[in-house]
Amino acid sequence: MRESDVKLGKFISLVLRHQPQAAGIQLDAHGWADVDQLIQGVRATGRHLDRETLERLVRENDKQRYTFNSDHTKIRANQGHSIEVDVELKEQEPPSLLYHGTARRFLSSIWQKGLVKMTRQHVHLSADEETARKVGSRHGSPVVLEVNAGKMFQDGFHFFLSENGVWLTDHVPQAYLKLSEETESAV
Ligand code: HQG
Repeated sequence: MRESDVKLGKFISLVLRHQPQAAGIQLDAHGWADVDQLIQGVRATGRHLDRETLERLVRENDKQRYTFNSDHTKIRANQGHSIEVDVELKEQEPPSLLYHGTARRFLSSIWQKGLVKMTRQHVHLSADEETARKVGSRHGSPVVLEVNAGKMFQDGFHFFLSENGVWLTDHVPQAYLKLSEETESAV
């Protein structure tokens, strides 16, 4: 992906998940932005954006973070919001194990409070350990936690799968967490 696309992508992610006002726009209750307004708003910040570029950014996005509606007049982020929107996530039974990557320095707090959503709308979990490790490394020296999602589900916790394959839940109590074997053997 082009360097300019990466920068633009980060700004669009900020607008569609956290601060629509950064482009002078609003999202509707389901997180949708009007595509024309988004393009105008991004341009008004001095950045270059046209429809073709936006289509390319969405298509080539490494994590498929965004979705257009059927006629491409609206766009939204699939997950990761800090503002309150209802992206109509599908509730689903999770696989028996899910993973969460975090930084080693957060572990003592996580052992006390479990995984909490901090500024986002959900706790984010991955179906594979590799992805979790990458997510964790964004915060520092990464560690991977194994989440006993099967047991959580049996115990009545709700899980959602975003359009781009991220597992989401509200809170993971400490009792359902353990260090992944890979992490443990590396300690
Ligand atoms: C940590 C990226 C202390 C948590 C990724 C994480 C993901 C605690 C940080 C998505 C804690 C929050 C989300 C506790 C949780 N005490 N720290 N009790 N409970 N934490 O960025 O999961 O590239 O909000 O472990 O791929 O890192 O943006 O969440 O380290 O799917 O599309 O608090 O962001 O997606 O950090 O990442 P974040 P995250 P995108």
